Amino acid sequence: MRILVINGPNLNLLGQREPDVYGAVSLAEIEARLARRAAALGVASLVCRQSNHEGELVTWIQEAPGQCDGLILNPAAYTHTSVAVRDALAAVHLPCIEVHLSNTHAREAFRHVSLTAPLCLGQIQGLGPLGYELALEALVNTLNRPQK
Ligand code: CA2
Repeated sequence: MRILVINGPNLNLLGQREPDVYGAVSLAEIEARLARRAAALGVASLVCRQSNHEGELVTWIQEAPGQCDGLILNPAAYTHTSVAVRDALAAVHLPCIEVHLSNTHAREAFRHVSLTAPLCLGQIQGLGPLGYELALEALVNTLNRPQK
């Protein structure tokens, strides 16, 4: 099983700025925790990517079929704005779980809408870095389940 993790804009700053909102854990540490959890779950390949560019996220999603079996996606601010990321998800038909570190529903109204969540199996938010590990577990569970 191959899993691709995609993080969107500004998440490279995790652990360096706004720890009150996003916590003190860096993206590198989140990825290291995910790699350990992936190994424990028997995931053959876990690739983690981050970009500040919308088009790059779109390209990675477009290229995902054939390269991975499932996606974990935190589109960051593009969650609330990007029809392009949403259209890419709709085009690939890959199981995807959306993750947010913060509880977007407890924040500004413009963060309450996700354009991408309707294209995902599910969404985990407000649980900080643990959300990524829970998403991985859910994705592995789903992919291991016999198809109906
Ligand atoms: O809670 C999340 O995971 C978000 O996707 C984070 C996005 C935000 O636009 C979404 O509404 C919710 C922002 C990521 C910014 O990350 C930073 C990390 C450290 C310092 C500054 C920004």
